[in-house]
Amino acid sequence: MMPAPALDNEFAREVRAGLSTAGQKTLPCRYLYDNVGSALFEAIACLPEYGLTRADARILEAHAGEITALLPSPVVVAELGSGSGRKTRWILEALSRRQRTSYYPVEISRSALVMCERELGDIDSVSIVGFEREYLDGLLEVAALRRENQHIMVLFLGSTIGNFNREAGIDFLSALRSTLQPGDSLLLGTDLEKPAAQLIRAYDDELGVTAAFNLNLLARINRELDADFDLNQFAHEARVNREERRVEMHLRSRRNQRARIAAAEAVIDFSAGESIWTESCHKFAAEEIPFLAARAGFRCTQQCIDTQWPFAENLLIAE
Ligand code: AVI
Repeated sequence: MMPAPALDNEFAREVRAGLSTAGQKTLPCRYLYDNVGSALFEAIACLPEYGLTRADARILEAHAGEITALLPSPVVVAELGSGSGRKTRWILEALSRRQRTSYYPVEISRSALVMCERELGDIDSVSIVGFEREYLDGLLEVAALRRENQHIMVLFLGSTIGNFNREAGIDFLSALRSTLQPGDSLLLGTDLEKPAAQLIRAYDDELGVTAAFNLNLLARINRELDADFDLNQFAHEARVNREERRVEMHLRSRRNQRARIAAAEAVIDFSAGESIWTESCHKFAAEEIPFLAARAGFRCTQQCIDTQWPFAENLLIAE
């Protein structure tokens, strides 16, 4: 067989690689978040079935004062994947009561950054400089701006860590740790384990918003890579994998079909029932977080847990 031609477009390259493997087809979940995907995720966060974002916000509202009181002054805040930034208000308001605060949201989605600047721009004593970057690249830039006496507080909320495979999550936290200095902090949101039926409702909601969020990945490939996926011929599926303690999102082909992706110079065949695995959402036990933190070079000093929707906010200090 002729080798596939080289592609300069990273998105095209990753799409072709994920869809041309012999076994399970996959697509990287970070491509779910173009402007449409980011807006759909904001809608998911409002769904009654998806309590994760509200739990995260409730903890921050109730405990921001206590969490920020544990931090040394002065501190600058860098948020990885800020989204709209709505729940970050509690942290910034608590900090701004004691110091002028620089806030650096790091986002791959430009529209999310714009939303975030609009949402938080009115807080007195907080200045916002957004970075449209991958997480670690953005954090490196923030670290380069640090003045000698400043500490960095990194926010990684919303259980985005759960979208990494478990080992890759530790590698990511270790890489994050290596951009920090001892005494810097990481506020890490982690969604906790819950019954399978509740998870299925959360990731396959009645209104079909999560289905649209997932299918938008194929729509995005059609828009940006000149492809011809027939969205009606793929079905959204949320599967609970108990052993791996995660929900998996798939797009299942409803029939035998072929898709052409011009910009990836690829033709992909699907058989009926075959799926593309688009995202994993790992769930955690509260007690495992201090051990995960230690493997990445952090000490877990505080854990706040929401009782309505099991979710933990963990304050980790770089050792
Ligand atoms: C962003 N992330 C934490 C969400 C989650 O729950 O894993 C993404 C999501 N996918 C479907 N619904 C929400």
